Amino acid sequence: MGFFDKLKEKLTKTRQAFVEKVEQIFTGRKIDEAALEDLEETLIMSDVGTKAASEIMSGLREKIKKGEATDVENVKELLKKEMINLLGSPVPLVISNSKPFVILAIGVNGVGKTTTIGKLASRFRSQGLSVLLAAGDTFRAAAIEQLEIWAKRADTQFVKHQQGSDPAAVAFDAIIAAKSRNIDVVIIDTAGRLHTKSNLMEELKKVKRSIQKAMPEAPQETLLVVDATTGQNALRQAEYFKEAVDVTGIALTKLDGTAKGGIIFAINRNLGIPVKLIGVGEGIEDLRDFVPEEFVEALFS
Ligand SMILES: Nc1nc2c(ncn2[C@@H]2O[C@H](COP(=O)(O)OP(=O)(O)O)[C@@H](O)[C@H]2O)c(=O)[nH]1
Ligand SMILES: [Mg+2]
Repeated sequence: MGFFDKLKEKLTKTRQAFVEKVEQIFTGRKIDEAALEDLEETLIMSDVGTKAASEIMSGLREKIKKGEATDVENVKELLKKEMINLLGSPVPLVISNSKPFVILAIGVNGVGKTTTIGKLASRFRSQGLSVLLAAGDTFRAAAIEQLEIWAKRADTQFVKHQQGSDPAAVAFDAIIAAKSRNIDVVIIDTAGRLHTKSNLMEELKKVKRSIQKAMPEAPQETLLVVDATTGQNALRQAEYFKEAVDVTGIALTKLDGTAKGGIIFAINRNLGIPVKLIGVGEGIEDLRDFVPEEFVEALFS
């Protein structure tokens, strides 16, 4: 199966919840205001969010007024264009030549941080870069082991401390080690499970300060991982993290097997932080650059 077909397959549930509904709304029906209102409701129900939905609809209404849509296929085509427009140009995660390039991965427990780190590490390795993973989620021994397994699988270096130790110290040591070993990329895992949100944010700030002690220009990327299956909750989490740390990119995971893929529009429209990566499965290859046109095409085709 080709790259695009695989993406299509992974997005099946979102397509069913959304594009198939659009077809139902417009098939054998006049394209009038009532139909457009049904469409807007479908957009909102698919987690696209009110803001993004109303922007998509206003663009669409204009074109329909001009008589550009006469049947369901036209409407779909116009809708597709509006959606691609709204998402804007792709913003890939680019490794600059400041060395080591430090990526700090943050996000609440269970969203897929460690898995995303493993997939990313494997991608960088296949590009010929050397990688060091840092076990900054020191809460549970299992979390450290999980990252270590990914490090082995992706053939990277690995820095850990004991369970319960200070994550800021792990991050610091990892960067110092990477500098002395001339490593290209460091990816730092973190915990997402402190008792209160403010504790978690304080800890992340401390980790960041510690990273900057080891390397003032780091982290060059602060990647917030959010889980698409949580829908609007993902958006709220992102808003919270954004206030506490400088998030430079989002990885949206678990787009496979959820009907809530529309959340990507709300995240893109409401946060001002680019979605750089999408997760579409648990395997090592199931991480992709987020390319709006490709994503929307896969939804509609
Ligand atoms: N289906 C699917 N599962 C994922 C994806 N990313 C992560 N997971 C799964 O989500 C669960 C939690 O992932 P983990 O990386 O441990 O989350 P963390 O607590 O944020 O580090 C694991 O079972 C992963 O295999 C994805 O893109 N798709
Ligand atoms: Mg983890």
